[in-house]
Amino acid sequence: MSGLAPLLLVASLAGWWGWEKSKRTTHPVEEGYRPELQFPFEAEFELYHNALSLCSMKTRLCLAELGIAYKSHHIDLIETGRYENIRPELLGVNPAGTVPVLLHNGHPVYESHLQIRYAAEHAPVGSPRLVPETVELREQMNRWVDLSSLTENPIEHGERSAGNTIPGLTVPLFASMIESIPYHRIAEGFLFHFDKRRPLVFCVLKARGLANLHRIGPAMQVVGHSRAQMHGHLDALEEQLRNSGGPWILGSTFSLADVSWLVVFERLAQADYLGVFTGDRRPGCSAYWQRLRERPSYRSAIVEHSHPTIELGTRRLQQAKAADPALKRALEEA
Ligand SMILES: N[C@@H](CCC(=O)N[C@@H](CS)C(=O)NCC(=O)O)C(=O)O
Repeated sequence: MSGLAPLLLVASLAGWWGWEKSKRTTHPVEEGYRPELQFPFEAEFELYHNALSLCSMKTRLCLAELGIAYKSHHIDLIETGRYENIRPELLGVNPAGTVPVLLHNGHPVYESHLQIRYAAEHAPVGSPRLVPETVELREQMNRWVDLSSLTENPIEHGERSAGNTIPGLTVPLFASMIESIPYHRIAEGFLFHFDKRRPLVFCVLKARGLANLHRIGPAMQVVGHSRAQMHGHLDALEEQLRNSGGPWILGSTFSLADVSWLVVFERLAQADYLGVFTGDRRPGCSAYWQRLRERPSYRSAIVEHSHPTIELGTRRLQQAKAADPALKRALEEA
């Protein structure tokens, strides 16, 4: 009998894992508006999003700019506490297990750069126009939206867009935030997350601690590459702001391009990188960021969605850099 107990335990655990796994299976989804899919809904617009996620911030900000009210579903990612993105509530509307997901009358729109375009086209009459009238300006806008977007395999393609450098530049903030998340929550990812590198990276960051981040070679390599690439993207933005005459990317017209870049600057602020990329080095970008923060949408879509784990993460990161010049140098210059 006693020999049977361990076997029964293993069989039960395997059964539980198989059952759970079957409810959490993920697969890629086709991007864009999907009128053939219909999910239960209560409000015309509903948004599944996360406080930290760059793409979620972008869609929230766009809806705020357009004055579109929506029912909010906050979904935690492991960085903000737990893997709610691989639980049935989100998988029911996005089998890919990622945020944001915009629902319009129950039909999903996948990918934030397409959600903002969709929202701009379907905003109520009288909403501000975030897409310019002329073909030439529209093409420019699209180019600047793409230049700020997060696309496939971002870490490998930082040269393509500023958005793709964001995960690398967020590594120090991740290392700081993950100190608040218990190991058992992170480890759940080994069992059920679609990308096992995620729990692995977070476990390593947590085990080594923020104070030792500059001693983790591969992490520092990613940060260094992303930083160099972001310098290139912001030089281009500085030039564009000069050439367009400002105050916005396309000149006098505030557009989806500005929506999309605002969140890039917000992440640089959260990850304590503004000092490296703005200031005297890029006065145009600095003034632009100041103007963006003065927009009412910044308050309602970003400030009012701030999350204690992010705020604590930023503070800890600032303190760690102040306490150790070698860490600061490695993250900002080396
Ligand atoms: N390209 C997609 C990115 C979607 C995406 O990867 N979202 C991240 C947050 S920014 C996510 O949900 N990650 C969940 C996870 O990896 O656990 C978009 O723009 O919507």
